[in-house]
Amino acid sequence: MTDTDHLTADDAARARHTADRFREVYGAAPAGVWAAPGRVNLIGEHTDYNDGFVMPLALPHTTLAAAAPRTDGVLRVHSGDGSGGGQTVELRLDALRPAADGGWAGYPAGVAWALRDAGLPVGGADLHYESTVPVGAGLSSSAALEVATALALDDLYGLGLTRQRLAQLAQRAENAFVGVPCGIMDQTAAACCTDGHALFLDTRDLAQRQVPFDLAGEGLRLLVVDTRVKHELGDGAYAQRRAMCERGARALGVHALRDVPYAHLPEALDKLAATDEEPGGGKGDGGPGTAAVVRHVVTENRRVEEVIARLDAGEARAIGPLLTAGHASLRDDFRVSCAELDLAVEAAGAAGALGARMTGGGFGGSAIVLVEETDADAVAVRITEAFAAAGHTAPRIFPAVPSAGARRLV
Ligand code: GAF
Repeated sequence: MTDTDHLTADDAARARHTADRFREVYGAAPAGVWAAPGRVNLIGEHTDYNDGFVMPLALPHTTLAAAAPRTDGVLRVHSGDGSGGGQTVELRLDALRPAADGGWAGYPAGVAWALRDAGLPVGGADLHYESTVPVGAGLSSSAALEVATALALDDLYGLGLTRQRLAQLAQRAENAFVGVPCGIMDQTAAACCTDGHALFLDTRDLAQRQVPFDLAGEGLRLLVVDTRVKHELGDGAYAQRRAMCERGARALGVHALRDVPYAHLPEALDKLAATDEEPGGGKGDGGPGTAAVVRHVVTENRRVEEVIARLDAGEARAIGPLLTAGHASLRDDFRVSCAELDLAVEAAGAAGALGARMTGGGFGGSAIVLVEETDADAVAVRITEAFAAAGHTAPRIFPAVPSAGARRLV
């Protein structure tokens, strides 16, 4: 294997392991090993499909892809976590069709399909994956898988894609091939985040800014609380929220909810109250009304701008209340939280955290908690105790260290 001196000991060991497993599965050495991370979103939830603002950061948890090119137009994928029963999935590139229910293999197959559909000269490949990104925890394991695949194919076939283009093609794979109508945040986070920063992304023009987020230097810690409630984006509720946002934009006569300025929110809500089929919000099925959905998106975009202003002013502690306000909006207006996420946020607050919120799509998954470093252990214990008292499965709690985006390891 090529030189690993430039890698951390952990990355070097995992790259070696992934290459070794590739050799066992395919009987030859890979051409390289690529990595892409999971993410948490600091603020800006359900804004990316409304042309709004988001602010994710990459986790140290990564999906590794060991890969080698093939000359026969065949794609073979194999996962080390036992997905697909540990079987190698073999597909012909020219036979790939969107929305074929390919299970986990649909993600890498979708990426190959999206690259080829964009006219890029991508041939066959053998791929083996090893991942430390928790699956179903709302930490973007799918985007990590897609972006690791896209970066590997980009290098193997000398495509020269920019990181943002790579993210867009990975999103296309998920939207058009797998059939999940996600926005652009997760793939961009996996492709473009950098060590020690949160990524401010304007999802309308895709302008990016790396915002320094030196938690350790400030004596702070950001905890991830994985509630162990499986979050599933494909279950329809995500698509339903997205459709409601589009309906709200249409009712207000704007291209996207991004176009409703915060200062004009009261008028927008008045207009919706006059036209909404269910004024006052609250549909029979427990879902939100249009006005509530609009209020969430408009106030959430505003919270992203305020978080950036506070970080730019060197006031990292002061973002705490904005995180907690974001949670209330997702819980009460957008209605994508659940009992476990609410409990994590509530217990964190009661234990003295600076702020907390659910992160990602919701309906399960993870919360993030901003705490003084010195309080972190005690807050984690209090959250765990609250889960036990409520009879919930014990959460998995670990620090979110702002880490690097996708990269070639060897
Ligand atoms: C999921 C989606 F994949 C993202 O695009 C985003 O919409 C997020 O939910 C909610 O902010 O992670």
